[in-house]
Amino acid sequence: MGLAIYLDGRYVARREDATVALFDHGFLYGDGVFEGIRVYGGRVFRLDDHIERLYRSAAGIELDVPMTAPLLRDVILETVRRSAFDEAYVRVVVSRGAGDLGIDPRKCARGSIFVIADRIAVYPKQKYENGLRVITSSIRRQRPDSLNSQIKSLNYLNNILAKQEATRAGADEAIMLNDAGYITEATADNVFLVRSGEVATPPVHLGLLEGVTRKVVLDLARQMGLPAHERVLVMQDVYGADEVFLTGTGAELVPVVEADGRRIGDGRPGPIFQRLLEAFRERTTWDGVLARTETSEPVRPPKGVRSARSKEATIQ
Ligand code: PXG
Repeated sequence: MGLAIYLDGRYVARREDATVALFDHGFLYGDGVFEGIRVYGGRVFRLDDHIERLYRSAAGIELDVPMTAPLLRDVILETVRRSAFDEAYVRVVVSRGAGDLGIDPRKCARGSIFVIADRIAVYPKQKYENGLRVITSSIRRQRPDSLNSQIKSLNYLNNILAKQEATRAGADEAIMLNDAGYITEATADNVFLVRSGEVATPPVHLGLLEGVTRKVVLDLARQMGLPAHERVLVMQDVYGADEVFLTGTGAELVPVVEADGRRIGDGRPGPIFQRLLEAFRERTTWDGVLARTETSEPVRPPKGVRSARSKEATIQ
């Protein structure tokens, strides 16, 4: 098996035994929040960013996480340790807990927490090499004043409908617009484009999730000396871009080579995408919380020491 599961106070060895209550409002109504986190070489990438976002999401729906953030952090690290994986995907879920058949969350006595450390593959390998084909979804991202996209809730139907539309159209992904027609994000990833050497991604206030990977990529681009800005974008900007790519914890960085049947750039993953991907991969080799030793400080490799070797050069 290799996976590890924490469920409301205990570690459950077998997948079949990891069950939640039928009356949990997370299941009945999608009432809950979650995070997806990557582990690279035993290092939990951006753990604290994810924990912060989880608690912010929970606060957004007035859900009391029945555990302090430092304790949950320990539970996540312990779950990773108990899994057999050095390369893993961690799903952290806080649901409203069991209540009655009405939606009123006051009937739910206590939230439920579970953490799963397992493997994930979002797109086939070939898509990373050749790029994705995307469509514009007819499903609009919900308005931030109805369900704020910054709340990473258990209710993903808005995104799922868009994903289904992409699949029906024979595409890999869908780009979702807000009600004003501006690009927000893809169904589980943020959108980036490159135009004349400038990296751009839509601003969060348009109604999108502030991705952890999005922030890493913006930082990396700036560190490389590339101008990188949040910009209001429309699909015309995508069609005319030199390069387009998506970012997300699950997908990481994945190139887009076609949108609504139009070829982007020369129809191949672009050079700036490649450089950012390389920089991202390098970063994951040293930036993260090492689950085995609980070393929480990111340790930079000494100057001149690169990627894979940085493991020996930093934490033992
Ligand atoms: N937008 C949305 C709507 C998302 O759900 C992102 C952007 C990217 O954010 P991060 O922080 O991961 O860079 C997400 C990511 C998965 C998966 O398995 C990921 C998400 C949701 C569901 C599944 O990759 N969220």
